[in-house]
Amino acid sequence: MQKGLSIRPSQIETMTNQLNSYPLDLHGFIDYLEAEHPEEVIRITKQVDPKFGVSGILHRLEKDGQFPLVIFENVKGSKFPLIANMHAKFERLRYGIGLEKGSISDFLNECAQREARPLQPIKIKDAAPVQEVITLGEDVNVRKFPICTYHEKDSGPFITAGMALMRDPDTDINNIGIYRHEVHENNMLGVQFSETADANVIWKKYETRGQPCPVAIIIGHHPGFFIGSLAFSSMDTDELEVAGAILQEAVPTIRCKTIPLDVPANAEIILECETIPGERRKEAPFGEYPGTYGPQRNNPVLEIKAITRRKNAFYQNAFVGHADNLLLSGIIRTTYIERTVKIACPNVREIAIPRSGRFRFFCFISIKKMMEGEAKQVAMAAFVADPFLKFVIVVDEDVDVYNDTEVLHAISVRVRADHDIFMVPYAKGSPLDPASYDPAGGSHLVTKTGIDATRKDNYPDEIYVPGNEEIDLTEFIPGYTK
Ligand SMILES: Cc1cc2nc3c(=O)[nH]c(=O)nc-3n(C[C@H](O)[C@H](O)[C@H](O)COP(=O)(O)O)c2cc1C
Ligand SMILES: [Mn+2]
Repeated sequence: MQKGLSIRPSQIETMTNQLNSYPLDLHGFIDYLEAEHPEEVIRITKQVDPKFGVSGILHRLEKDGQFPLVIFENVKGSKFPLIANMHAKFERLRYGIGLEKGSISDFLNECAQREARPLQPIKIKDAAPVQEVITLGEDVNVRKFPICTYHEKDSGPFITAGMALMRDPDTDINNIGIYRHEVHENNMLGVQFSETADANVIWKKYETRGQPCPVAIIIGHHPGFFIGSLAFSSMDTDELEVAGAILQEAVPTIRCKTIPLDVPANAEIILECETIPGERRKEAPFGEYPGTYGPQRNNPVLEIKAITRRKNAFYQNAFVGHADNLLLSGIIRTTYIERTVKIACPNVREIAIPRSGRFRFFCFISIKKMMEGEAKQVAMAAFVADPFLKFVIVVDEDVDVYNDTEVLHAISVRVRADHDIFMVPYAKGSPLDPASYDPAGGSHLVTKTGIDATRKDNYPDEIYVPGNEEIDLTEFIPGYTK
């Protein structure tokens, strides 16, 4: 983690931080929401089918523009309550870092400040809530949880909000990310470690040594933990430390029962797993974040050695391809991009990863340009920071990067394609990109496009009406209001 970076002054110092008023786990967060923001939570007690029933309700709510946290208390075939849609709304992400108020920009500034101060986890020896109930060996059956099937052509039920913790065998640094897990058998899972993920690199290190890769899948936690552990960072960053930084409290960890990993003691459920070296199974199709099905590939297999959990564990999922998934790993990426882009250009103003690019493919960056050529450097730096990006559009500082129309306006009038656009074909991107070189085969090779949409040296004067600011319209139009 890069220290001492310059960050815009926080505008939220005066705002209250709620994180120190309740236990920082999923139970604590839901209790806090139901007490302080009851309109954010819906409880459904009627029985719902895990196959298309849960996703059907979430999709209908989304169509109505409603993004509440939904607690499904009675999912057919399971005694565990299902927590769904946690990250589908920006306000809940903001509550997740303890802020009652603030814009996206305030939220990101606060995240950047906290990320710069990583907090080491604290190892505890016993009494971990997540090990209240332990199931080993033959008794392991992951199907006891309310694992859902979401879209028509999905190949089966998938665990969609499992945060897989792995350790780099060369450095012992913890890495965490969400990777989908298809349920193959009671104790066997598929996994897609996309080429965009550090997890892919770590898994391959074990694979080339012919060794099983230990993977602890963390299910159910506070949204601040998700935000921290999913933050984009280099592989020398310990993502348990970033989770602690975002929560402003060191994460307590407990040793797993069957694999050499330390996991958050206050999670809801842990699946202790190992990959089977060399083994592959057909995994997917699965409805993915671009809004298309991710294709079937021969993907690695995980054997579940043990399940540990709280007595009253919540199971948590994510609705992939919808707001819940898109916002969570989209919004928080800009802090890392900003750090890298600042190396290329000191005068970066704002960075947005907009909804219109499914919070992955587009990046809009405003700069105070000091010289020609700088905008292209900025675009190249953004591509270095984030492998998901396909289009980086750089604009002048007066353009609002949170407003798609303003960015498109800048492109339409300030870009001469042959000299302001560059393309890098055959570069590393997401294997789920529907416009990759081979979408049916899950190719991760894509074309990247950088666009300099700043005003150039020869840009004509822009139209202006002198003196308009001084006019008081009520003098001319009685009763006028804006
Ligand atoms: C709900 C959700 C599902 C995701 N599913 C996958 C997945 O199946 N495979 C994958 O590689 N990344 C997936 N991601 C993205 C990664 O979790 C994210 O890029 C993460 O930062 C990767 O961490 P890493 O680079 O440290 O491995 C998902 C993200 C979310 C929010
Ligand atoms: Mn990582």
